[in-house]
Amino acid sequence: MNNASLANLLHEERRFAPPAALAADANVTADAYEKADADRLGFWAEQARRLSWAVAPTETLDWSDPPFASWFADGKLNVAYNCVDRHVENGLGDRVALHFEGEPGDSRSITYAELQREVVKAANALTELGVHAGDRVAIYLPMIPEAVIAMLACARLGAPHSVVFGGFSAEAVAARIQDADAKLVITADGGYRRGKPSALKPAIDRAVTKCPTVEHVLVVRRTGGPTVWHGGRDVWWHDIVDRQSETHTPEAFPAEHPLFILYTSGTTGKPKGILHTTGGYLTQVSYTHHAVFDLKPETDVYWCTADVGWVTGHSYITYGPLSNGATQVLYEGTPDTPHQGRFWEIVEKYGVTILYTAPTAIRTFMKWGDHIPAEYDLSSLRVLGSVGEPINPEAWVWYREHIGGGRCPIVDTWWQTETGAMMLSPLPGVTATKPGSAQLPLPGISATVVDDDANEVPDGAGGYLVLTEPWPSMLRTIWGDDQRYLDTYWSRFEGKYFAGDGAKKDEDGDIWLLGRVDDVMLVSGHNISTTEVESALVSHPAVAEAAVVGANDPTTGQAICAFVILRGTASESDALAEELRTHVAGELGPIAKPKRILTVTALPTTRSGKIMRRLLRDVAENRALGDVSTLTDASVMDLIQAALPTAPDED
Ligand code: 6R9
Repeated sequence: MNNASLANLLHEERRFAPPAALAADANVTADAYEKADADRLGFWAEQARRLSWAVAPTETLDWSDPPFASWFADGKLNVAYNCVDRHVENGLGDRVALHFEGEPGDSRSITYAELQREVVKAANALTELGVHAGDRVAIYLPMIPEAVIAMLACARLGAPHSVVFGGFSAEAVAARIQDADAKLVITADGGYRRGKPSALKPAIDRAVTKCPTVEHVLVVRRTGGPTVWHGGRDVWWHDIVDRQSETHTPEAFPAEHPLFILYTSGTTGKPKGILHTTGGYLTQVSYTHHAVFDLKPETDVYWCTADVGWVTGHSYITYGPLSNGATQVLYEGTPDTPHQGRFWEIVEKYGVTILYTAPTAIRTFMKWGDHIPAEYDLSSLRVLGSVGEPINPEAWVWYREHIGGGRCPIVDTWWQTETGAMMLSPLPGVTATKPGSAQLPLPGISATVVDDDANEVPDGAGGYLVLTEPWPSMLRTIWGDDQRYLDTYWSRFEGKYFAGDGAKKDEDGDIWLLGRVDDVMLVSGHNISTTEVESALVSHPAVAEAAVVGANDPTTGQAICAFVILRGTASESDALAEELRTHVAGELGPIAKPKRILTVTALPTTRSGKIMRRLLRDVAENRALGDVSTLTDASVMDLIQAALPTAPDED
């Protein structure tokens, strides 16, 4: 980022107090901050007691060999027991754990008692297939109940899982299976995507030819499509799981036993296997799910729209909600199949009270138009969450008005695969929220914004987001590569975890995320955040979504190039492009005025909904495209390139 610190250009005046009724009955109140400030480790030890331990920990944190942490190291517990069995033992067996909604419209509700039977039988089946504690299992499934069941069965046996997103290619799966030396792969014949069955097993068949450690492939029948079979290696889930015993005694594992590996692609090099362990991880996902969503498990219906192949699905579909005994919706498909009101139809059908989704989805709903959610009864909703990218203030306000009916608090939760659980977020019963800001570290979390020399920046200034104290759900290392763990996260600022994100503190000391520092633009000596320019563009009524990049420029170093998607009613013209440039200059100052504005119909996003600005930079600089393998839809890049003028505009 050079030495100039990141500019603070965007100013937001709107504030929304927590609803009085929610605040009066909130799970977590303002005193949690005071308690955690007074005794951070005591605070986390108390949260750990929300779980059921076979052996209660007497130690909290061992930080004698930083940055290698041990949390609750002398405690023992079983994660699946905590997420399933204990609720059944507490008399909650008839409570629905999962309302599964398949894309073709099939649905199935699974109670905690049923979930327990399924997890137990799956664990017994894995044992029959030779899986022991410590063995790695790769999971490559669509969003079906078996994905959650398979994760819990692995956790029950102490066999770390590596969930690979069901859209990744055979090569990507093979690299992940090889890196973890997985012994078993759990997949399905296929899943449903945009109204059509889409096969999954062929990718595993190709991948496994390069993975000698894989002994068996366990296959869930989802679509019933034709499936090539490798006798001796392949086993149908229903053949082996259905005939298993319904009893299984969960073994308690030490708190630092590995729970899962999840690969993050990063921008370059081989994927990093982020390692999470048992006790600290479950403590923090469980606490944050309870605190940030104010979950009332007796009455709430919770829905996280993420895929289980992403960390949000691990922490806020499988482990956090189930550890809290939540009732939740699990949806297989896309938001526009078979129609653009599908999400709202599901909210209405199940009476969803808490919705957790990504800014990219919210901006897409804005683009489709206000009239679509207006056709459904969304009055059950009471808390809305956002995760994955900075949420532009205008998208936040749209979410609040058009989905939340102006009454639901929005929690903008900042965290990463590496942090395992939420780190920065408002609390819905405490915080007066500000559109676009994740605001402040959760109780027990220490974060700040520093400059290049690791000095904390004053209020009103920008820099780098760092975490200054270890936290229970932190990654423990990169699988098989401690040195890379040190180099990637702990070497930029001594003694601090560097998250890779730019951030600023506003005049009140609240934190705003400004995008990945790799994407920051350097224009005439000023570091300008992609997020702020994008937010300024989205604040214009004609714009639904925007992505900006810095493209090489002979005079200014980099020039701001903006790709915009217009709202349903707006149409492209030179006059509009000029109006948008002027609008940004008015909002943020002339330094942030985009040099080029290009109208597109779609933006390249990853499977977890993040805009891939690196590819847009390739387009803006007329280069061949880099790696597109993690894109949701690679044909988007063809559309963008086809829509571009052959030579850059000169102005
Ligand atoms: C949970 C998840 C992590 C990166 C992170 C940041 C971005 C996530 C955000 C956010 C601004 C938020 N990010 N949540 N930026 N505000 N509320 O997304 O994990 O896939 O590992 O991505 O996502 O850039 O560093 P992961």
